[in-house]
Amino acid sequence: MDEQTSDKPAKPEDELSVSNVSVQTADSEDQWERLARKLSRKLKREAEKKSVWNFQNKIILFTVVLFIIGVITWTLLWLFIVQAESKDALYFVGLFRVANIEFLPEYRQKESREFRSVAQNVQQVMNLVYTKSAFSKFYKQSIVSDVSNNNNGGLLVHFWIVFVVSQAKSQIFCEDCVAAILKNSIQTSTTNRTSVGSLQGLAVDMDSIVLSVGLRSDYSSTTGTGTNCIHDLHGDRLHQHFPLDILVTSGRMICYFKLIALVGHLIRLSVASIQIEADNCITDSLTIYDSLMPIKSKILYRICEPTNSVLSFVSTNNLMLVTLKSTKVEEVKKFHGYFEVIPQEKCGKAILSLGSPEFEGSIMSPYYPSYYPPKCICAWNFQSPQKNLGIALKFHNYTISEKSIKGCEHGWWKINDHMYCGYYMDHQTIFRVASFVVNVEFQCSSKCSERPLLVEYGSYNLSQPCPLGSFECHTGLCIRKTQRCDGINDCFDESDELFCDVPKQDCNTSFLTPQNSLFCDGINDCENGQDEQGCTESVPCTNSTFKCKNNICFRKQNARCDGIKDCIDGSDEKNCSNTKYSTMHHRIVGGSDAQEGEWPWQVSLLFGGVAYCGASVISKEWLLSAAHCFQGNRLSDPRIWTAHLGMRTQGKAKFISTVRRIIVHEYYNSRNYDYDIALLQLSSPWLDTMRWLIQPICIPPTTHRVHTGEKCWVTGWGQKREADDETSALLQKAEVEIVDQTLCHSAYGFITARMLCAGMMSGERDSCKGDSGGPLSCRSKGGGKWFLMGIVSWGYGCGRPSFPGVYTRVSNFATWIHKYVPSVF
Ligand code: 4AZ
Repeated sequence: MDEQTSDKPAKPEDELSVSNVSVQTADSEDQWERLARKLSRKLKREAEKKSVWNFQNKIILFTVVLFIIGVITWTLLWLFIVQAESKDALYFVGLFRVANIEFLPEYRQKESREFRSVAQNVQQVMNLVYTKSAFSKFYKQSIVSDVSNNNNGGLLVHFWIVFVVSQAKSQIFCEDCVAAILKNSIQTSTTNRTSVGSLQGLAVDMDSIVLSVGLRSDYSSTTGTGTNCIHDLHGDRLHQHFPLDILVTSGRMICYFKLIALVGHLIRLSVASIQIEADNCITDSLTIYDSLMPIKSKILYRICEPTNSVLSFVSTNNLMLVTLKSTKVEEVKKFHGYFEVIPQEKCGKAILSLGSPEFEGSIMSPYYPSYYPPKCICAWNFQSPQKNLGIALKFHNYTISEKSIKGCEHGWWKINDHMYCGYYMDHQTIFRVASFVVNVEFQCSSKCSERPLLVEYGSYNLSQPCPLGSFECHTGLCIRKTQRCDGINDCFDESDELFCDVPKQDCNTSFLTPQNSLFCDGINDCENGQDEQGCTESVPCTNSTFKCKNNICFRKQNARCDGIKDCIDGSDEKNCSNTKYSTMHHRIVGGSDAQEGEWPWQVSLLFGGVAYCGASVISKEWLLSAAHCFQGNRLSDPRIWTAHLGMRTQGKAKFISTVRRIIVHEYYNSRNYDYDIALLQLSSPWLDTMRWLIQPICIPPTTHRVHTGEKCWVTGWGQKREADDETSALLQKAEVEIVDQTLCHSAYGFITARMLCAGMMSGERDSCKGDSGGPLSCRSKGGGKWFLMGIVSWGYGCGRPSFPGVYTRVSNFATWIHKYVPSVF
């Protein structure tokens, strides 16, 4: 209290009021001294007090600054690590087999000591491999996601590898490069010829290594930070149905079913029904993998549209992964299926034919009627009871034809040392082997699962393949005469249906001359096949024909030095000079400018903003085009295409829509352009108000046949000249004639029943590159309806004499179109 009073600042007047001025000299000095001391003490105390206050402030300030620095550093770190991982992290997913570690049941539990120990071991090895590699700067980590047993022994290890890399540098990463680092780090012994080598002490099977780029969402889900819809299912009993069911009503769906069978067995997955959005797997998909992780190169099959028919697929090992994804669930999404554990099957056997005239048995692809897995080999050895009997093979919805230098896409066949490629198609074909002992070998060639195959077998009489009253196909197959030209392909080579436009000549009454082109040209022009008989070495070819080494005479005009191999041995194309095509090359296509609204069904399809193909409007939201326009990984992605409707000049479309879905015909054959047809669904339909510029064209019914000489129109923005790369800005039209199928067949040598030819034999008018997918429009008699009779498909150059344009015969696809677009009929 005292202190407080004395501390009170003195008022000068107060001091004076209590002082006596006369007796005050000495006293006042004392007082002043005291006052000064008091003051200095006070000031000192105050200064001390102030310094304590400053110190506290400093500490607070320091703490605040430290806190701010901490926050900034953490934010920067977060930005650097987390953001870098989401934006620029590259994920690779793969597997390999470790041969020297036995599987323990504990490995199934990710939390178990055993799993963690083996995972750490593998991760350390991977760390060593990649931190020493050229990618060490970018390497972040490896994570083992699964360790399983498998049918080849040892452990199958599934893993993720993460690299953090700037967008600019991400180009240097490729699946093969990342896999090569792993493979090159394995030390194999040259003495023992096994693919197992040492990877830092781990016995890794080099041949088992598979690796592909993975998705961040798959990474986070399968390493435990993403979805909780992840099921590990173990099939421990043979043939029991283990159900797999999912129903999602809203949100986003991402589910994983990891299926594991008993060692030494396989998994058969049956999809009973699936309800998803049909848009080429852009939003919804069911993917079946031949592994436990979503490795792209291990995809067995992808389902991109809803189905209610049962489909089943078989794995190549004792494991399978099924993923079900939907980016946005607006309507109910459902999947109902089951899996089974099945034994491995051996494919092929020795077959003793009974020699009966009927087909007497059948051979099948492995695991029939399931889709058969990749990596299959089957061998069947047929023997007929008598030497005069050959073996006939009836392929269901499949055909085989001589193997070219290109590989086979859908299986290859070796029949008595001749190689053939297989193709799926919409009818049966019969192949006859003129030998009583026939060795048939079949090998899968696709990386994915393939549709099941059924082949009936029987024997036939070598000396008299056709009973009386039957028609003989080119390949020696016999069919009843009544089956010719009935719209059903009865012959292996479809020759019964190819030449129906031209009535067959009675060559007994009409005089058969080489000049009238009926002689030895590989085509049966006569009812009795007389024109094609005796075409052997001893029969000389005429002046107008050219002789192949394989005894067939071709017309010179078409066969010689025209860039097409007409003779099996290619002898027609040998000794050709460089100037072989001379003037033919530079003809124009011969069209003229179309008028505004003249072809309201004509569409231009732009790929990545560049005009690439044509198409035709067939309904409010469907277009018809050529399958070959969409062949390839990027070309099959609907998101990259736009459809321009109601357009005459490129860039001035009345209506533009993105593409929601592309349906390529399931039998499209990229080797010969058979089944060259595709449907496109627009993301948004065109409006009725655009009717004066946009209208659909009619699809001809199956019975609607075009006739030789009929006039039709081909339209498009394609090249005006074969040699000129420039396409047309203005829509072009050209009148063309339907060309006789026989003539076209003789020009090209391979024209199927799904093709028709149109143009001018003079080469005056034709379609060309860039017109592909566009319409061949024919008007019914009397100025009636327009029908889409053809789709621009292919041809030998553009406007070359004797080589008309080849079009997809749309009437053959009326049922197929109807399946997807019921509204068009
Ligand atoms: C093409 O490459 C193409 N002359 C289209 C039609 C024809 C030839 C080639 C027919 O797209």
